[in-house]
Amino acid sequence: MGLSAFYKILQEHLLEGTLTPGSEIGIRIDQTLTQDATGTMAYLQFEALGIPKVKTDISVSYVDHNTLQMGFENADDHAYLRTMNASYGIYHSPAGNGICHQVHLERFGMPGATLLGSDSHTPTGGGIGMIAIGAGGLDVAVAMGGGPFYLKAPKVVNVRLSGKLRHWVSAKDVILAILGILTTKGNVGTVIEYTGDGIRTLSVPERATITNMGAELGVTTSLFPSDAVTHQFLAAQGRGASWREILPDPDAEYARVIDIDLSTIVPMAACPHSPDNIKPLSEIKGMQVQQVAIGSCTNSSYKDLMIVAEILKGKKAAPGVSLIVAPGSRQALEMIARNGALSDIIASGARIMESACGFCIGAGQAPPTGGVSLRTNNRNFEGRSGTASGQIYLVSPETAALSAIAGTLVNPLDRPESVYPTIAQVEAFHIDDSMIIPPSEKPVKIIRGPNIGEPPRTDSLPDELRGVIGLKVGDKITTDHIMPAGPRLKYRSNIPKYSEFVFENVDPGFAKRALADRQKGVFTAILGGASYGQGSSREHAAICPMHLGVRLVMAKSFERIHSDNLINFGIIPLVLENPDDYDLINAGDDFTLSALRETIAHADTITARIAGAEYRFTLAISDRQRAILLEGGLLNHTRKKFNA
Ligand code: MIC
Ligand code: SF4
Repeated sequence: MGLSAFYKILQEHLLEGTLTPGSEIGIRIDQTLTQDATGTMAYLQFEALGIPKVKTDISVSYVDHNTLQMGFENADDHAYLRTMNASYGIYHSPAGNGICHQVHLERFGMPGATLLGSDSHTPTGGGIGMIAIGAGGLDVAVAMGGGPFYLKAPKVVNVRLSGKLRHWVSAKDVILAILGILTTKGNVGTVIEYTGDGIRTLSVPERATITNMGAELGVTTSLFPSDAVTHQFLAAQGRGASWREILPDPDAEYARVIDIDLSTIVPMAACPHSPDNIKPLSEIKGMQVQQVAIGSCTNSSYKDLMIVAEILKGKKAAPGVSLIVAPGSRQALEMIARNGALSDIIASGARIMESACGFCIGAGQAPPTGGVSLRTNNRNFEGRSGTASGQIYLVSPETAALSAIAGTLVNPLDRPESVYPTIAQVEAFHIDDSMIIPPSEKPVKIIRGPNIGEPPRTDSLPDELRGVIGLKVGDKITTDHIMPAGPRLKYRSNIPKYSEFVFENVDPGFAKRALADRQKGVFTAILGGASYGQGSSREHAAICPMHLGVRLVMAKSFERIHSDNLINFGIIPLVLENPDDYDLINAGDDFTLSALRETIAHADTITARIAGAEYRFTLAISDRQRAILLEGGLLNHTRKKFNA
């Protein structure tokens, strides 16, 4: 049986385990990336490991999330990152240089390599033919130290693309269509590999739009083969030498095959408040729009911006529409500045934002109360925009630009084909790496302002755990529900402070209650529904609850990165053996888990006493993860391992 492209790369990086889907493997990581919001904690944890220099081929630290600097906190974080990175062999991309995934694709992405990033959209790199996986910061710290990255060998689903996209239909519509099919639930442990004649019609940035939003499917990652299109992109980035061909074997076997004819895709939107609430624009067009925001790691490449500029050329944003454009990288921004396209965007009345995450993470540009905002990014979770009642629709750059002019949601297919802007393939991107600061040869004094805390510590697991169910939540709880970003983002480096906002928008009293219980020696458990922990890789969604005394999360099912993060911080993720038990357990119930150390060490099922009744849970984790839980988290575990 032939191999998929994914398994070919995996095989070259295998350090531990066997390549049987479902079993745990350890792989070598060639490259890492971090962004500032997860990075400070990742680097504090790296320092705590006591390793003098990173052991990867290349590690890059990007500042793109917290760039607003309203107060000293973010600026302190940036100074810490810059000096820490210089000392430990890490490249540093400062604020304004662009969004990590976009810059990494342009300047570092390499077919056949492995990339681990402390951000859930790291799979953007799959567009260039690399295995790019998102993880918690501590996992990334361990990989920087030369440790393997552990994951369950995934099953590979093949999406076979044929045909060619129609004018006015874009890569964003392809991934929205796939979200409509596969949804955000039930794809844990899966990788998507794109093949078929249709992939030849998609450029690397378009492929990256598709792999980027694979994160919303909840898959481990997505991958395009590395072919002539990949070669052309790398050559145009002055990095042709990094190219190698990686194709699946002709007889590669896949767990499932999904056929999509690109010519049948129509423009779509992900409607409030989930990336899988997909509707064709033909059904929802015409509604009034208050805001249009173009940018983010999904859709702000040079080509995306050029299409937007061509559409806006000579036109104005409709009165009452706030049009926002945030180019994804300094390279893209400088190129549209040099060729004049930026002038067309400015003249349309657009507000030009820094090359950063910005509106996507709720750092500014919150829409008005109840306002409809069309956005080209990847997540529209309730409240993420900064306005609880905001109605966020995720769309393509084409749809966004046309709607900005009209003031209403436009279906691009209603525009004549003849006026579709065709953007020429770039033969040579503008290359200037002077803003990517290489590590220092000499030691550098690391600056630690008052916003830089200590990496959190945990105790080893007690043999008996008693406490209360502090909170019962429903299905699809995202890490944005658990740990809000936006105005709270600046506390990322200060765990006690950030912890005050755990579940802030779900149950404002939760954090205070849990902390008061912890001080009385009472632990807290959380009861969740299906797909608990969707969305971002932020390990703060585990660290901060841990700080409040949460040692147990019970749910119908968990998403991969969050479940790993829980274990990394000593919190036990228990899956309800009988999902109907969910209805019988309530917030406020007391719980007891006895003989816990023995159970965690060996058993696949656990019985808990909750409000006088017994309930059974499964714990489908690896032996390595059992050891981590027993030792009270990955930091303790790794230090022990590295010291040995
Ligand atoms: C996001 O899109 O939610 C983020 C902000 O990029 C997160 C990381 C974080 O919370 O710092 C992600 O996707 O992992
Ligand atoms: Fe930044 Fe948004 Fe991309 Fe997250 S999804 S990395 S916040 S642009």
